Amino acid sequence: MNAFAAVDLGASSGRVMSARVGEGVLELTEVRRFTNRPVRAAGTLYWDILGLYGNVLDGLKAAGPHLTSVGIDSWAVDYGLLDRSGVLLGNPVHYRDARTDGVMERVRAELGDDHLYDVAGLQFLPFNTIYQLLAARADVDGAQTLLLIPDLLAYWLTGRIGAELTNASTTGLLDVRTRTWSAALLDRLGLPERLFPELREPGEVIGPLRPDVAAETGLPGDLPVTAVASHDTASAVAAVPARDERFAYVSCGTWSLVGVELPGPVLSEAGRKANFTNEVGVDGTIRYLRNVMGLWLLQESMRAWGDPDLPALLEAAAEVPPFQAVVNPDAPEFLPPGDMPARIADHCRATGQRPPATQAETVRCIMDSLALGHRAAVRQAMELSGRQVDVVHLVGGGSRNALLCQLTADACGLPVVAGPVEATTLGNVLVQARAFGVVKDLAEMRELVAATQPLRRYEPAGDEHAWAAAASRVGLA
Ligand code: ADP
Ligand code: LRH
Repeated sequence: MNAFAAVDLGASSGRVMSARVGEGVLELTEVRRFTNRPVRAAGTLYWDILGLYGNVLDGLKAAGPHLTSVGIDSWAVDYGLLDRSGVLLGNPVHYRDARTDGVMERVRAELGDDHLYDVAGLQFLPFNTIYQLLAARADVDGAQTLLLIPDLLAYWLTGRIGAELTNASTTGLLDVRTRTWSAALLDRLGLPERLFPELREPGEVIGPLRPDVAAETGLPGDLPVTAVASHDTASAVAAVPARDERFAYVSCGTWSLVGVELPGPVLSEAGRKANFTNEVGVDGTIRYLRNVMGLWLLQESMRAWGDPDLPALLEAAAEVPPFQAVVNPDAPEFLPPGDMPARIADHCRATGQRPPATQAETVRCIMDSLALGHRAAVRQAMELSGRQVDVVHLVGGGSRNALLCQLTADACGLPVVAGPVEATTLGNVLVQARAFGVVKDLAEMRELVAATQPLRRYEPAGDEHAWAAAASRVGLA
């Protein structure tokens, strides 16, 4: 039986897990879990990258020593810059920082949406790496190498530099047809090619641990770090327990990533206008999806309320009548950190609705609104791609939220299969397991997840007229 360690850093928490994988066996053991708390200093919002790395080292120490390999995934788009001698220049900035305000609009006006989309096939999000780099052009001038977060951690563990493909596809600078950095786009933007390392495929061995890392963690010096689908969403979708291609997914954590899996990109004008993205997955697959604001709305509300008991609050929200107030979850004012209940109330007032009066009503508003966001994105993904869908797989922390799972089934008019909670970690482990010959292909990876992980099915029981009316109230029809 092989044992793999997976490091999975989500926007709200990180974990190091060890996994046993063999024929009919896929067992995760959590060795370390830690919160991922952004820090604001002198007005800039940062990730606590060294705190995260310290937790990774402690987690790996606890996971060892009998491991076959280690893999790392994290949230997308963010990066660290290295100087010529490989030293980190400045602390990585959080994608929700305000430094990108107005940058995307400027670049879109200058280069044209059709050009940007035709190259990268990426949805227009203000924090895509391309816009962050242009917001921080002065930093770029002094830098030698850009590493996305999992590549930065892998560099610290191994000393090897490279750019893993699935995450590179979230930068806005990768040509989605050729799957290489777009030299033409870099040139047009005046971004130096030297910054962008050679690309690596999921499953490629990055290298063994640095001797000092091996000594510090007590792990064997020849333990390989393997590139996985290092974009967390790519790992999560790799572990969706789908039996055939007729599925949609909601990778539901801080964000809801909602779409279908396709054999190649769809670069249509209709898709561009609907802001659908073409992110690279394992084995040449494309995640054709749109970001929905996700449980961020709930996380920030909980923070404003001093973190009350979540299961109790969700139970209370389930008793609140539906659709009293609904918002478009993707309204731009919900993106930055802040007083989310107040913003939701303001949004309700501005759209002529009575704002939620209690915490339970606010949570109900968030759940109804997220379900409306899931419905719109599932429907559009089907229409724009032509893919037929029989089931929605909802994976990630949100699959523990029974209210949201049921509302999503009702809103979509499709069964929802909820779980696994730790889909991202499982995808990370399975890509490693495949690299070491333990599983064969994507279909076998998904079969193993379906056969071993607890899943729960929700049948749709909604009133389609009521959902359609609520959707049109928030412009998501
Ligand atoms: P990320 O990877 O973006 O950090 P996760 O996939 O870990 O996010 O999901 C975190 C979310 O899962 C939390 O914000 C919370 O809303 C939800 N969650 C976690 N535990 C529970 C629970 N017991 N009941 C309902 N929802 C939960
Ligand atoms: C989810 C995620 C998502 C990106 C966002 C920045 O964690 O990787 O796929 O859009 O973070």
